[in-house]
Amino acid sequence: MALNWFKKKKKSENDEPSGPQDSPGFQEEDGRADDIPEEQGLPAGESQPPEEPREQEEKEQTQDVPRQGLFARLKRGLAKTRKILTSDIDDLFRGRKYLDDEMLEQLEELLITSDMGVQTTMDLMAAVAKKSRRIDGAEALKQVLKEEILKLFGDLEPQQPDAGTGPRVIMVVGVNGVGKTTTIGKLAARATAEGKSVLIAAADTFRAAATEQLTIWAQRAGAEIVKHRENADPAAVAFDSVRAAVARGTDLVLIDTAGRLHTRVNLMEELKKIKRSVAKNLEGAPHEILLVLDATTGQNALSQAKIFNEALEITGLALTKLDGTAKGGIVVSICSSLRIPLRYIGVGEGIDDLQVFDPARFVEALF
Ligand SMILES: Nc1nc2c(ncn2[C@@H]2O[C@H](COP(=O)(O)OP(=O)(O)OP(=O)(O)O)[C@@H](O)[C@H]2O)c(=O)[nH]1
Ligand SMILES: [Mg+2]
Repeated sequence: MALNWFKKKKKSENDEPSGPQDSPGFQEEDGRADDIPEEQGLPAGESQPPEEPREQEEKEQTQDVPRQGLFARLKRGLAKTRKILTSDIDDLFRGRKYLDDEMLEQLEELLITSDMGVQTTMDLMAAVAKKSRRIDGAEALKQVLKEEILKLFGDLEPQQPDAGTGPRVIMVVGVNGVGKTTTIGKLAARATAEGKSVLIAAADTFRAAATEQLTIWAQRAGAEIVKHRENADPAAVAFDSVRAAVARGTDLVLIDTAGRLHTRVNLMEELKKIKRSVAKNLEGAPHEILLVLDATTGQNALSQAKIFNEALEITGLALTKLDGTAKGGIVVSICSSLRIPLRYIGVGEGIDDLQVFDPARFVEALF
């Protein structure tokens, strides 16, 4: 099998790290909040909306969105990655019917380009080579890839832990800018649409704009919000939120946290403190520690997951911005190399652009 490309890739990785993707994953004082206007972090519609205003779509949020609508949005979101995996695979077979060595090498490159990761790509290539006699054209190859990717997703545990009695508490963590606040807004909207009561805790107290942004999302979603003053102790906000939710009989608490402090160690210590303060109020809480990862950072997301998991024992992942990247293969890479279930994927900035990760639907949308 043609693994020359992989050797070349390894060499070039060692030679020159390519920008933020290869950084350790933590942008400490990188100036995101300082250099970029505060509105940048606001939900779509508050700054420069990427598309037409989504009034119609926003109306849908409170209704049961039909499966076809979800699938169409997922396909739209995955368009860039799908291009690699479909038209580029079609191109491979132009004028040829069966896979030869050169085509295998090109296929390997396509899989790496879509950010499946080296190990996953090698596993997929081995499977394709085994079944190469069966592969008599682009469609047959796509079918084999679908089957093999589904196998890699195979033993994922889709169920979320039960909260038992009392509110279910989800603490949302991740480095700055990955989409934590947006994901919370979307999760809150999903829950209120299902008739659940939701309380959002503004435990990112380090920027006034963070709380403002969260307040807008809470209003859109019809959720309550608990906030303190800027620079208040985040753990105290989380503590008060859970106490209020227990007293009010709220169904769901979503805790927003900061993605950047002065040092990496401090961020982790701060997050651990929030986790402990939540547990003090409600046994078993937080029921979920959801790590948000940005798909556009590619393989870097994997190293972030490892670091957060060591500190906090992450129970679930949300992968955002799949619509902004051709590297949707990162989903396969994450699912096959991490032991943490991928719960949600973000395929746009709109309130209804967060989907429960469904492997079969995802694979269908990818090809
Ligand atoms: N295209 C796209 N953009 C997204 C998605 N999720 C979030 N974003 C955008 O990513 C940007 C950052 O999102 P935030 O929710 O502010 O990220 P954050 O992790 O809370 O950032 P900090 O609070 O600064 O740590 C915003 O412009 C969002 O609209 C997604 O699934 N697709
Ligand atoms: Mg935020």
